[in-house]
Amino acid sequence: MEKLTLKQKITENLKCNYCTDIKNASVHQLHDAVAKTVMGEIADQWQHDTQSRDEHRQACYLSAEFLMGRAIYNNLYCSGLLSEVTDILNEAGINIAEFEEIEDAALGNGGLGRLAACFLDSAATLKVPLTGYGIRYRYGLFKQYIHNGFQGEKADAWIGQGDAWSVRKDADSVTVSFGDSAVLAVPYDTPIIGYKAASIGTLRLWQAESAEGFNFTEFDKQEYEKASEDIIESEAISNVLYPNDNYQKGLRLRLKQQYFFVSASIQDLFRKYKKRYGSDMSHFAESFAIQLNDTHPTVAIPEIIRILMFNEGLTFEAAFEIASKTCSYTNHTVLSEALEKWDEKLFKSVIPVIYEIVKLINRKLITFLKSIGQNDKQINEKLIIDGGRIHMARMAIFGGRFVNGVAALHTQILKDEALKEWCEIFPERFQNKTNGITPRRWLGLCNPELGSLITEKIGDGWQADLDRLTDLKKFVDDKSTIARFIEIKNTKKKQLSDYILKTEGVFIDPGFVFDVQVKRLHEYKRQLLNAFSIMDFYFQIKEKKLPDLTPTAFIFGAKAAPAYDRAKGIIKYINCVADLMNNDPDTKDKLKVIFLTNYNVSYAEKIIPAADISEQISTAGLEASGTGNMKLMANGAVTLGTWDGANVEITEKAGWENEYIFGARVEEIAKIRPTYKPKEKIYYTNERVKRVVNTLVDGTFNDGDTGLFGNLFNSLINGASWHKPDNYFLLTDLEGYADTKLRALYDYKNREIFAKKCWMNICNCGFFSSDRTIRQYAEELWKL
Ligand code: 26W
Repeated sequence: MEKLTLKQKITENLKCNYCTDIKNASVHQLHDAVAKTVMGEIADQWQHDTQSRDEHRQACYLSAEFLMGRAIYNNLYCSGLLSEVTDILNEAGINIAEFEEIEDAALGNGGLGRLAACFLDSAATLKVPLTGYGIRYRYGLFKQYIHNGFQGEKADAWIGQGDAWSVRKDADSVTVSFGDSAVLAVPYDTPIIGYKAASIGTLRLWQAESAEGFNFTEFDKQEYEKASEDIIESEAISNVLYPNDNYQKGLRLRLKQQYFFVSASIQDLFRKYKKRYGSDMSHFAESFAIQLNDTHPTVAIPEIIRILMFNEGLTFEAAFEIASKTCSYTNHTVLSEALEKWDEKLFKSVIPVIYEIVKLINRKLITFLKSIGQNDKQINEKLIIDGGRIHMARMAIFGGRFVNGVAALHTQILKDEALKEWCEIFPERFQNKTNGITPRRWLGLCNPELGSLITEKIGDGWQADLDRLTDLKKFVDDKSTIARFIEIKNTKKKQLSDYILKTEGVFIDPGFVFDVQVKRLHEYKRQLLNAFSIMDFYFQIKEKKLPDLTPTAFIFGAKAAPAYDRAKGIIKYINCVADLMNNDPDTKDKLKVIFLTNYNVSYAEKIIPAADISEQISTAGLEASGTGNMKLMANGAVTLGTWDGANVEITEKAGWENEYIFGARVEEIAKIRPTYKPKEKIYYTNERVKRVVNTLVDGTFNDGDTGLFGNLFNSLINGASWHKPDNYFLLTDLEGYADTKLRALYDYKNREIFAKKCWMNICNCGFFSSDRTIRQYAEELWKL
């Protein structure tokens, strides 16, 4: 579009909607006008692409979370309007960065939700017919603040002054019935603009509203509370995203949320289907491939069966056959506390009809297992309804077509351990689909400086064909190219440093190494191990043992689930370490520690391009994949990590010499676990480890009498009623980790050699494009 036309359209929008002009509009009004202009531009294509998707086999991504982040820059970038709009605003004296006031759409917790967002982007870019289905939460993931070093939470009212990127589609509303009530599900559609608008996909999010509306009978009786009771109860369903990442609590409202969005989405598919085929159900399984993003949407299987049986008159057997050809399940974790098991009574009371169908599925499972000669023990360990609980993963495997893990190592663990008994009976169902990230947001958009250098060296087009980055390898020995890369890294570090100073009030010297650990806070991700290693450096500096330590900034960003006390204790501990380190005259010129406030997608876009070292230090076997590791790789950081998740494939692609791998591997951990005695074997015998661990309890730090540090100490040294001591093996890995980190920091002294390692990471990140991942889903799972 011509810049002039674009400006006219924005002006027109401001006039019609706000009775103002570019110079006088508020940031929100401007944002809204730009968004509406883009929406207007893409409207025809969006409609066309939506229609043509409905005429062919298509895939649906059912997910309780979509962590979209900020839409405006991405949508302008992908529709090719970013520089024009930047200019138009500039001419009016406005910096496009002011749009940073607009909230992120944080309808997700972490990896699983962000993966869903990257997948939609890739599908739209590749013209893969994929629709996302989820919940339009009124409150997304909480906003974090830090008070006295402790995390506090505030509500994230992201819709605030409007949601410019969505369209409410009242005509497609459906009713979702629970045991005791019914609610209206109203869809809001958001366009997913592929790169260069190759195609435009849809994210359809359901909002819960009262089916009955305001009750005037009660109102007439002056029962004012009762009059709006149904409204309040119904709206509660899509009110808030549960902030638990990797921890399942059997809450009634959470189950209602799951059935709510799944039932609405499945009804939507039947509406589309019937438009095409009428009441002949024989083409359903060939019309749709449904991907279940973890077990959260597994009720899709009994829901399809319910509709086929009760609305379309099919037998259970015929309905099961269709459902099980349509749905596939992606597993994102092996942590047992994250695996969904619903209390049977709760399940039955919330969705009694679905419960009856689950019983039928369970009975069919038993019949099947008997038919292939399994004994009672083998049958019992696979029951969907077992000991008063409903096992969602078991239902997803038995009632679905494929099961996939999200990195090679993770899939191997599923096959050999976590789901071994299932893999033995259905080996053909198990597949690996290593995760990926969209190179548009995570390279082109967040790091235009590096993007320009890449384009200058290998030409344009890599944004939608990331494997082409291997062409950069020939520049690894070209001094001037590597110098340019270093210059760009310094620029990104300076930008981040400025931003941190502005928002956190802390100065980070851009000349320091930027060592970054950004991800949700969880014990298995071992942010505490990172903090311990910094304390180890502290003690060594005090003993004058590290005279030439490269000055390093340790940058943390993480949210802890509000009820996860240990995770909150770790945040407080990191902040204590920061206070100590940043104020001690012996260390403050060498070590800087900062815990960033409210880490989210937009913050990630600033941090990741500035990182030198990517911390990926989970206990081996526990991080299914990781995706932050891929984003950091693509922006030229080396991985300091364990042999876990996608770190394995990252190292294999980038080369051993370009990463820093340490620690016990999955097999070693399995070997030491049964007789692991960290107190006797490590803590008592290893002074270096002991003095660091002791800082939790020896008065070095003060947790404000919360007992949080004592609890952390006990969990490491004594264990608790529900777990053995140090069940994430921090003490096992601490020395190897600290020494490997020192080696990396030492290597950084030769900036050029270090930059070559970074460069090789960029060259080899092509495999981790979510375009590759989506192509594999489309071909190998969805058969599109
Ligand atoms: C029911 C509570 C709950 C909520 C979220 C349980 C489990 C989850 C997710 C499975 C947690 C999650 O986000 N897992 C992450 O998924 C990413 C995408 O595949 C992986 O890269 C991460 O390794 C994995 O932790």
